Amino acid sequence: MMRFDLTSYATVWVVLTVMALIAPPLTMAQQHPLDSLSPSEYEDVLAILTADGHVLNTTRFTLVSLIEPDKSSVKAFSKGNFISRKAVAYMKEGLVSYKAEIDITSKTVLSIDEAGGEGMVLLEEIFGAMDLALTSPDMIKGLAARGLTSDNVFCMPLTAGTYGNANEQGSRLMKVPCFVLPGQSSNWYAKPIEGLFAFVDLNTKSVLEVVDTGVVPISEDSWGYTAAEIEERFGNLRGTSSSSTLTLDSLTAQALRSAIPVNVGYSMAGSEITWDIWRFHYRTDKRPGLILNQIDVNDQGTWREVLYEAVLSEVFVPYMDPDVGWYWRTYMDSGEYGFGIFMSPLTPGVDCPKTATYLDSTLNDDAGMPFTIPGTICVFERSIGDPSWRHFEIFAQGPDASFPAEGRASTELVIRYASAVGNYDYLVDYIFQQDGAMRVAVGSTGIDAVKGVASQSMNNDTATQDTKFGSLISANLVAPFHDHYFNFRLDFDVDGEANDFKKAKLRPLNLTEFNIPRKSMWGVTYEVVQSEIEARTKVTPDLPSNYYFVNGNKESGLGHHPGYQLVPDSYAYGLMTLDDMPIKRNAYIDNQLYVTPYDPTQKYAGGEYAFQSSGDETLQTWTDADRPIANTDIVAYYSIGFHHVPRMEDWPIMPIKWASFQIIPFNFFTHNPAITLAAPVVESTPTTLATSSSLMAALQSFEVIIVLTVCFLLW
Ligand SMILES: [Cu+2]
Repeated sequence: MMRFDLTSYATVWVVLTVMALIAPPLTMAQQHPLDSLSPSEYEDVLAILTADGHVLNTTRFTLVSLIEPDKSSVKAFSKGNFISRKAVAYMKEGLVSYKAEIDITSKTVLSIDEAGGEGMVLLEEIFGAMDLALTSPDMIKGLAARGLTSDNVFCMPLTAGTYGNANEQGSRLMKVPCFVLPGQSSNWYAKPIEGLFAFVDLNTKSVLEVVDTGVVPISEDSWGYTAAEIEERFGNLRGTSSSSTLTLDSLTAQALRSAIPVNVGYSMAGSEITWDIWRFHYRTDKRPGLILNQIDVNDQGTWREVLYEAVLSEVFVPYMDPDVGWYWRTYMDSGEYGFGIFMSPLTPGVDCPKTATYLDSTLNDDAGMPFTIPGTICVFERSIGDPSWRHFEIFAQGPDASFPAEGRASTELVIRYASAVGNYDYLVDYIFQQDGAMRVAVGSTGIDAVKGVASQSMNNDTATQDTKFGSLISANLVAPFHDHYFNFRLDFDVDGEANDFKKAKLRPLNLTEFNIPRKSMWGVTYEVVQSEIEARTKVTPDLPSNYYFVNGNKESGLGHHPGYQLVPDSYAYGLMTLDDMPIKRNAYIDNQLYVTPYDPTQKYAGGEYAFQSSGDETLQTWTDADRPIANTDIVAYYSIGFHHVPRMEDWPIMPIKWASFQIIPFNFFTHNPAITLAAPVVESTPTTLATSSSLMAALQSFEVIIVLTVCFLLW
């Protein structure tokens, strides 16, 4: 198999970009102030900074993002208006990082200052560190001790974290373990070279140290996962495969898919998607990937605001193995690497339905130039085979006719992207429902990070020690325990900006004043949360609560105030402490829910600068200010995730595991909004009972039930 180096990587993307360019344009000219930066706008940013003398040949761009205009001007925007376009560029020149703000419209650099931290890892740094590790004589020596040479291996640079060491200042540190090249296998991670890694400074392009803790046996099974490899291992595959191999050809075909399929219920105008009672705007960014804005819901002809923004704020994956080669593996996958830059093309028929609409994403490359990844976002409707609602009326059944259940089939709209950050793949879904609810789900799949061990079985003498901090999932491979946390930023503007964060606390009632035989019941106490510290919420089933974002200035019906409830389908406790550096840097996992006043400069729960962050600027530290949040424009941050104790079934590819949360309308509509869904086409009239002996039998049962029920009611 070809060595995966920077040149081949770049070649693939250049080809894909060319293919994308010959496809019809997927988005029209600038139509909305929150549209993604266009290819020409990325070029403008570079040209404006160059003309102003800020760009050398050696200048690198860790991130170029749209600066969102003020909320008020975005909301006041209508077609034909123009709001000037601005961008922020995080740049690196030599050892120094800069942050520049650029007005693209007036072609001016608004500001350029030394950055307050390290920008995201560059692609060339990742590929450079791979090669750098293999230039070290100590690494060559370590490989030789294992019977390997640099030609047999590839290395995977990983962010090193920070632990308050002096060498962390002014450097950009990665630790670089290596793997035996997969040869004919598709699995690049099945043969870790355990006990050996390089410690690299990206700034000085030097290897600081090679750590070799001793030779560990290397797995002999390369366990690939392509259809051909699995067929060779297990014989015939199950079912009829509709999948396609992810080749350049299929990616190209995907890039050329531009038209919205016919007969779908959604429409797209520029970057605004409208479906059923929903409409929203989307854009892409190198850091979080997809950003949704202005999520509105239609109530009997009137568009009402729900969320101004929904975006993945940070991803945190800390490992739980104290081994010197593992303890530092505490990745911030979005802030350090970028969920956007690692978005991968979606395969029709596998990642999304074949009939989905596939959209491209244009981001910045290391040189600040536009770079298009084709088919990274899919939009599709799905009928999930479930009812949205139904009722079978037992009292309506009679001797002459039976009445089937009344119900409506449920259909959803999904907008999805997939990021492959190293060995793991994550799908991020925003799912819109016809009942006014919206679900956000992250699916984790891909390949477990594995550690080479001597044990081939749990029956080996070495197994107890080898599996102290992980699970033996294949011979010679332990997958260490770890967590996956996904933090979402949810800017609620329910019927306007001034919202309250309101809790309904479900607590035991004192029943002593009631002369009834019941000994326990629960009641609800409502409370409007006043400030940020009070709003920090640990979701726990022991103290059940509901969480609402309510506009106390508006009435929806029956004197209620309109709200949306955040329903935590998934949550995971930290089990770790804030004096632990990786946790301090990701302190937002200490609680599942935080609420802050809106501040356009506060976007990422792990801080603006995640790579080598100190933990001094996070959602946790912002909320230490304890700002008031009542009747204010507020933003919620919610963490979903799971503790991962790996299992054999995770190998060679992990079955997708979903974590999710929902927002559901709460006293927002005056009725179930799905009640107005069209009825299904009735294919037959109600069956006359006289023609059906089975229904006659059923009726007799109903009569018994009816009689019993009436007796019960009279009693
Ligand atoms: Cu995992």
